[in-house]
Amino acid sequence: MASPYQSLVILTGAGISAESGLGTFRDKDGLWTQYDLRDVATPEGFARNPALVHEFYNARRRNLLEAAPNPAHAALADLERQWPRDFLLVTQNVDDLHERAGSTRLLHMHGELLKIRCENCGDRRECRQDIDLATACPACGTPGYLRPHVVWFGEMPLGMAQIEQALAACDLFISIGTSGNVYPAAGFVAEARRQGAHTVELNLEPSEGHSVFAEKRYGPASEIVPAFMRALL
Ligand code: BJW
Repeated sequence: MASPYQSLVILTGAGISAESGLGTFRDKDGLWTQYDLRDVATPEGFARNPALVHEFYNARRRNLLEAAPNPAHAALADLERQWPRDFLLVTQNVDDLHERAGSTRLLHMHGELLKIRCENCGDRRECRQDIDLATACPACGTPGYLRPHVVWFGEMPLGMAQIEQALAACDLFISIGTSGNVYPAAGFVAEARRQGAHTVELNLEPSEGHSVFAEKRYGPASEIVPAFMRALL
């Protein structure tokens, strides 16, 4: 292998799944132009109108079940298979397209759309069906306490200790398909750079934090990600 890098962290966002037919959040026809994020992506919104939040996630779950990974997901899974050293793929996405493409060293920092959890008994399990207020928890039998296993604004992202450790050790950080609007993920590039890592942005267009990256490539993920990963190996 020709790559001089020892320890790789890759961060992905909604842009990597856009060409699989999953909506992004902040593009011109993105989810946050159709829904107010305070209604559907905060604990307060869920407390106010849980039926609306279930409807929002039911529609996205159905959409995900019809989607398939694209060449960008496949390129990352291939890279992982051929990368003998430290590797962590951190995704902000709640879809399972990285897993379906074959990625395994993967962390879902904003949760998983195909999982639900019960706020009554703490049970967490896979879910591929619609849920609503009348759905009883399969573990404790109580209706009205199920919620999507996702991280909303104001909640703590998952796996932060592992991510911090990987960022502190990495010498290459690659960000793919994210607008750089949401923290703490938007701050990872600065953290990696402080540690002396080479930083790369692969996106359709320059993100909020584009000036922090040392290297940038712009275009559709299905084209630029496979090309970049081929060159890296
Ligand atoms: C393509 C493409 C193609 C399109 N090819 N590219 C300062 C510091 C720390 C925190 C804060 C802070 N200020 C405010 C906060 C709090 C808040 C926050 O960041 N708010 C901002 C609005 C300012 N953050 C939080 O509350 C987080 N928790 C937290 O901070 O806890 C405390 C803490 C502090 C410090 C350390 C540790 C913890 C939680 C955030 C939860 C975000 N949740 C959501 C919903 C998840 C469930 C769901 O999916 O419904 O996560 S919001 C939404 O945004 C979703 C995404 O994962 C996330 C990021 O979006 P992403 O992926 O970047 O998508 P887009 O649409 O924005 O961008 C897509 C990009 O793709 C674009 O650039 C396109 O150009 C590109 N693109 N087609 C290539 N074909």
